Amino acid sequence: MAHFPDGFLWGGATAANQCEGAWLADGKGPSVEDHLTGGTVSTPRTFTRVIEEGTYYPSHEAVDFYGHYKEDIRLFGEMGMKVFRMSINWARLYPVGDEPEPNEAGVAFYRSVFEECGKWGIEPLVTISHYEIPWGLCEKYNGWADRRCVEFYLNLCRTLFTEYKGLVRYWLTFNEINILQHGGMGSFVAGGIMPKGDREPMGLTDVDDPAELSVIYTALHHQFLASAQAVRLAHEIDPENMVGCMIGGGPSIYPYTCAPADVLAAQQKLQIGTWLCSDVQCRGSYPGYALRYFADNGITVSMEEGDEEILRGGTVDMYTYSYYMTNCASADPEVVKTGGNMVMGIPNPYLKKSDWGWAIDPDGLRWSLNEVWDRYQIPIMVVENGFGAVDERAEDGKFHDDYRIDYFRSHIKAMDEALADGVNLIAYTTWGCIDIVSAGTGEMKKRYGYIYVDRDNDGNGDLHREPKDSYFWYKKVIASNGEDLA
Ligand code: BGP
Repeated sequence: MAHFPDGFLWGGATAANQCEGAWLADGKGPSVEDHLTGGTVSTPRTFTRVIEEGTYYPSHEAVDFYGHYKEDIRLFGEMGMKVFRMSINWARLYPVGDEPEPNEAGVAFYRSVFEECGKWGIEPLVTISHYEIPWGLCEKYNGWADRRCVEFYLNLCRTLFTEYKGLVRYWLTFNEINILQHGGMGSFVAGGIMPKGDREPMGLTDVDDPAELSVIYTALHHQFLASAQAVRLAHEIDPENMVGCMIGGGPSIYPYTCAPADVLAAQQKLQIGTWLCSDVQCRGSYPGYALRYFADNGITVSMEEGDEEILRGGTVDMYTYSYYMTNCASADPEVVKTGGNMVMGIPNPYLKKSDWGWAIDPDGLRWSLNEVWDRYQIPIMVVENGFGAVDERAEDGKFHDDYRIDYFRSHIKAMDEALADGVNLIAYTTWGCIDIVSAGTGEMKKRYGYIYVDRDNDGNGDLHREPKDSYFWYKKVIASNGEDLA
């Protein structure tokens, strides 16, 4: 007997820059993601300050959700999806980002998307900012390094909460807000902080320069202020609104060995890379270990009178996170590190990996859910979980993605165990319910969807959609509320 409560929100997730395309349609301005070229598992994406003629930028057309949203939402509805996570392309509503009034065509587009969801009984779960900061805010203000972005963001929120009142009640303030703590692609796409060069490869880097860290943590502080005020605004405009934080990876770091030094190393990596952001957003203040980290690393976070009160008054209603894998931490500098989904870590020798080197760890999901519940005791959503793979069409013309079904099955079983442990889990949106552009590598080849989209790494294809085996399997899981995982 499964433990998923009645009304459990089963669904799938996307991000505007990875699916919409139409990057300049109907008044939209460019976003930071529109300046990133395609890449592969072995060649990083490249940032170009100027959009280059003849260069391929995956977000420019993506999989044209902008032109296909009615068909896509119909496919989601026909599989019985209860919730659809998507994001707002900020520059579709505010082309530069600092305008006082929104672009009406952008407002109309998202209204139509939400009304389409409503026709199918699908709840939208809306990420307000998912790496889609308007390029204008990056160029004019250096993104979130400038405190004025708080007001620009709240102006966007006011528009969203007012225009879509009654259509949307689940909101996430910032996607994987903790990614901003990294340099390179992290601070660029999550913070709008302008890269130094005119053309440079983009990866996720760890920063150790105090001046650069001070800019990053001041930008993060501005996002904390924006998030807290967005929560209050959402409740004022519609008491039905539930607003969540969204943490990249959630607790997903183990000690590499049982050596106490490794246990401490894992705890400290979790504190700074995972708990810091959610402690501020769920508890309303900076924890002591964060203040020590700032002091020990010469980091100055520019705060103003009243900021602490703002943070205290805007804690979130729910904790949400992305979970793909776990990694390890070691105190031994010699131990080899490997990249993962925007999280640096050490591969766990006990776990199998995907083609992109991501560890497969369903038990880790049960463990992380218990860690989060023990810490915050507020409702939890897993809003990203999926298996990126090269899906090949079989002889019979179908996509038999059994490996993806296996991944989902084992992770749904883990969530069932966590629910039996008493965790208040209320939603699960698999990542990439439809094939979309990979954030890290810009590839289409790294497919996540239970719906195939005819598009390749170079932008070729007719964009037609067709369900894979996992589409029909997940439809059964939803219909049985998690009972039938066969
Ligand atoms: C997370 C992002 C998503 C998604 C996911 C998968 O960090 O929130 O946007 O992209 O990673 O990663 P990738 O697309 O690089 O395979």
